[in-house]
Amino acid sequence: MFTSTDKFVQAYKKLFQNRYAFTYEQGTTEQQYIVLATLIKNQLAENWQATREQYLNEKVKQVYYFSMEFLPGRQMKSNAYNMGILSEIEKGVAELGLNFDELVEAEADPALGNGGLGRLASCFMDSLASLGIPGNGNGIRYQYGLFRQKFVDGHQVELPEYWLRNQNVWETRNDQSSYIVRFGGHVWMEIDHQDHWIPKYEGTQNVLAVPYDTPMVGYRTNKVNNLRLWSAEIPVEEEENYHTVQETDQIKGITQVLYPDDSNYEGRLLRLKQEYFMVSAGVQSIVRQFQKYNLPRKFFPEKIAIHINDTHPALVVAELMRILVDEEHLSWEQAWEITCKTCSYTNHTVLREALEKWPIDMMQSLLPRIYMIIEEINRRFVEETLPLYGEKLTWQTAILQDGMVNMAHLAIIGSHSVNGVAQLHTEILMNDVLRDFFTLYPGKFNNKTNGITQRRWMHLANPRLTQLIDSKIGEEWKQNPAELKLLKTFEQDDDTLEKLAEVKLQNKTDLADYIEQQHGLKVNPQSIFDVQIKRLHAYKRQHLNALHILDRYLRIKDDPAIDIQPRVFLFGAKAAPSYTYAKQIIKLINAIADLVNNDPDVGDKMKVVFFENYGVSLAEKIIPAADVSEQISLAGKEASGTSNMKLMANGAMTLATLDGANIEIKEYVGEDNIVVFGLSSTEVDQLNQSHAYHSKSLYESNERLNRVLNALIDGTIPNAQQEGEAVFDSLVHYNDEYFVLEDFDDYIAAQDKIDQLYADKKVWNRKSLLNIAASAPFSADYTIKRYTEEIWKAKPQCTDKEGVQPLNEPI
Ligand code: 26V
Repeated sequence: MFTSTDKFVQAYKKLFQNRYAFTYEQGTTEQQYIVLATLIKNQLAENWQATREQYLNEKVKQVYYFSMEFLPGRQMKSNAYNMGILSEIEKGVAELGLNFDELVEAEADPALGNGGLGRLASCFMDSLASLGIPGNGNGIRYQYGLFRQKFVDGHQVELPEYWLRNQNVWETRNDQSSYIVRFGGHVWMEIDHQDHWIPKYEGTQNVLAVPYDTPMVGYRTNKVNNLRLWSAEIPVEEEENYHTVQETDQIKGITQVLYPDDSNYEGRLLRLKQEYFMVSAGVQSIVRQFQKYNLPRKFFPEKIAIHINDTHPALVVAELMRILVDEEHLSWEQAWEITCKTCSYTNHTVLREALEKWPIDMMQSLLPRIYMIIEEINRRFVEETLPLYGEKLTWQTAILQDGMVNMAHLAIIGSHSVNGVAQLHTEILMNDVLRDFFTLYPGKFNNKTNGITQRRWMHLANPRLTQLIDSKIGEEWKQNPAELKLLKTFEQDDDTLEKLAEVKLQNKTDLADYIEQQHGLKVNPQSIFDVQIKRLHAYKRQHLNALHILDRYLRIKDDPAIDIQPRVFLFGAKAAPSYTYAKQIIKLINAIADLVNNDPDVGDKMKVVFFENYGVSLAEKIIPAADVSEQISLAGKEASGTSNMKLMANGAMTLATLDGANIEIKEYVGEDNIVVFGLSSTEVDQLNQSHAYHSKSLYESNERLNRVLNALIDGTIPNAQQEGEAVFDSLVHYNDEYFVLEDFDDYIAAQDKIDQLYADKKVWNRKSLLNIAASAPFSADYTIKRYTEEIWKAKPQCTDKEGVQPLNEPI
C-alpha cells in the first residue's frame, strides 16, 4: 500500500490538485472526502480486477445474491479497515491537518433498502468477501433511497433522499456489460429452420440496463467481490424515438425510487417493472459470464448459484427458463432441471399482508413471454402434483390462483432450497405458512439463522470495546469469532468488569453529547439507556414500550420522590408513508417525550428520545451505548430480527419475547442473562384459534392497565389527542390484534426486573460481559458458511488466510 505517511500525503495532494485544480485546504469537506475515498478505491482496483480474472480463468463457482434492497452503510472506513490500512490512513489524514471523522461523515449513507432485509444482504456481502467466497450482489441503483425522515410537530414528514448528489466514489459504471430488458408488446411463437420454437416480439418497450459495480472488500483477504446495481436508461439506438421529457422520465423512472413500504404489499405496476428489470439484467449478465466459461450448459448449476432474497426477485425462475429455452434452445426438461438446481430462496416474513401476489392481467400485459412461461411451469406442476396429492393440496400450492400469480409459490417450485431466517421462523414455515409445500418437498426446507458482521457492528462501531476484548483474549476472535467465548473466563474479574462498564459509560457519554447537540436535550449517561431501533410496525409493538413509559411517568407523578432507576428511552424508526397507524404511534411517542422531558417532577428519572431518520449510520452511534435491547414483537411475527444480535454483541441485555432469533439468543446466553416475558407463539396461536381473547375486559378489569390506557385519551398527553384515541381504539375497541394488553403486566414486571438487575452494578456488568461472550454464533460469517456449504456449494478462494473455523460448541 503506501510505503510511508509521506508517500500518502504526497499522493493525496497530487490527486486533489489533479481533480480540482486547487489545494486541498481550499476544498470543501465533501471534496476532501472524495479524494480520500478515491485514493482508497484506487488501492483496491488491482485486487478487484485480479479476483474477477482469476474466477474467470479458473471457472470458479459463483454465487449471485439477488436482492431488491441493500443497505451497505458508509464504506470508506470499513473498506480501509478491511484492507488493513485504516491506521495508516488516519495517520496521513492527521498529517494533512484534516479531521478524519468529519471526512467519514461527509460520505452519503446509501439507504437502498427498508430495513432488516436490506441490511442482512449487506452483512452477507461483507461476510462473503471476508471468507473469500466468490459472491456477487445483484440489485437496483435507486436514484432516491428510502425517504429522509423529519419530525414536524412530532409528525413524521418524508423528504426525498437524493444520495447521489455528490459523486459516488465507490461505483464504477460498466457500459460494456449493459443489457436490453423488454416490456409489454406482443409475442407469438414461430418455428425456425432448425425446428426451434422462437418467440417473436412486436411493439415492446426496450430499456437499457446499465450496471454500476461497487467493490466488496473482504477483511484481510486479497479478494474483492462485486455488488452490481442496475440503472435504467434509454437505449442509444432508440434515443430518436423519445421526444419529450415525460417519455424519457418514464424509462428512467424504473430505477428512480425505492418503494418505502415493507409492511404492505401493493400491486403497483412500477414495482413489478423494477423487479423484472433487475431480474432480467442480472440473469442475462450471469448467462454471459457462464458463456465465457466455455462449458457445456449442463454444468450451469455447478458453476452458478442464484439466491432469491425474499420473493421480490422470484421472476429469476421464469427469466432463466426463458433464456435457456428461447435463446439457448434447450428442451423444457433440460432447462427446468438447470433452473431448479441453480436457484434457492429465503423467506423473510410470515405476515400475510406482505406476501407478493401479482394480478395475472398485469403480468400478462407487462411481461407476455414471462407469463407464458409461468403458465407452463404451473401447468406442469399441477399435472405432476394432482395425481399424487389430490385437488385440495394441488390447488393450494399452485402458482396461479384466483387470477393472481403467487410469487412465493413460484420461488419454492423453482428452487432446490427454501429457508427461514431463525429456528422458530423456519418451524412456522414448515408447520403453518408453507405447510403444504413442506408436505410436497420436505427435503427443500432448511433453516439459516441470520447473522451480523462483527467488523462493522463491533470493531468499527465500538473501538473501545474492541480494544478491551483484544487486551483480554488477544485478536484471534476477529478472524475466528468463536474465540469470543473466552471472555467468559473474566466473568468474576472485577478489573475486567469495571473496564467494561467504563467503556459503556464513555459510549453513553458520546451519545448523550450527540443527543444534546441534535435535540437540545440533556440526558444523564448514568441512566439506563433503553433502546428500540427497527421499522415501525404494530407487530413490533413500539406502543407496548410507550405504555410502559406512561406507566412509569404516572408512578413518578404519584410520588415525585420515588426511588427509581433513571432511564433514557431511545427510539429509532421509520414508518411507511401510507401506514397511518404506524405514523400515529410515532406522533404519540413524540408527544409523550415532550410531556416527560419537560416535566420538572420527572427530572433525570426519565427521558425519552426519538431519533430522526434512523438508518445504518445512526445505528452505529446508538448500539454501542445501549444497556437494554427491546425485542418485544408479538411471538411468532418477527422472522428473526438482527438489531437483537447487534445490541447483544455490544453488551446490551435483551428484554425479549420468545420470538425470532431471541429464542436462540436465550439458548446461547442462558436464561439468567436475558429477561424474557410474554406469550409464546403457541399461546398466541391458541388464543387466536379459541377466539377467547377480549382485550376490552382486560382494560376494564386491570386497574393499572386501565389507568395507562385512559391516559391516552383523557388529555394527559397534550397535543396527541387524536393519536392517543387511535391507539386506544385499536387496543380496546378493535380487540388488540397484537396482544399488547395481554402482555402488558408481564412486560412491566420484566422492566422492573431490569431495574433490579441494574441496581447491582457488578451483577449487571457480568451479564453484559456474558452477552458479548455468547454473541459469536450470530456472526454472519457462520451464517454465510452454512449457506455456502449447504445450499450454494461454492468454495472459499482465500489465499492469504484460513477460512473461518467451524463453530465450536456454544457456551
Ligand atoms: C416487503 C415488501 C412488500 C412489497 C413492497 C416492498 C417490500 C419491501 C420489503 C419487504 C420485506 C419484508 C420482509 C422483511 O424485511 N423481513 C425482515 O427480514 C429480516 C432479515 O431476515 C428479519 O430479521 C426480520 O425479522 C424480518 O421482518
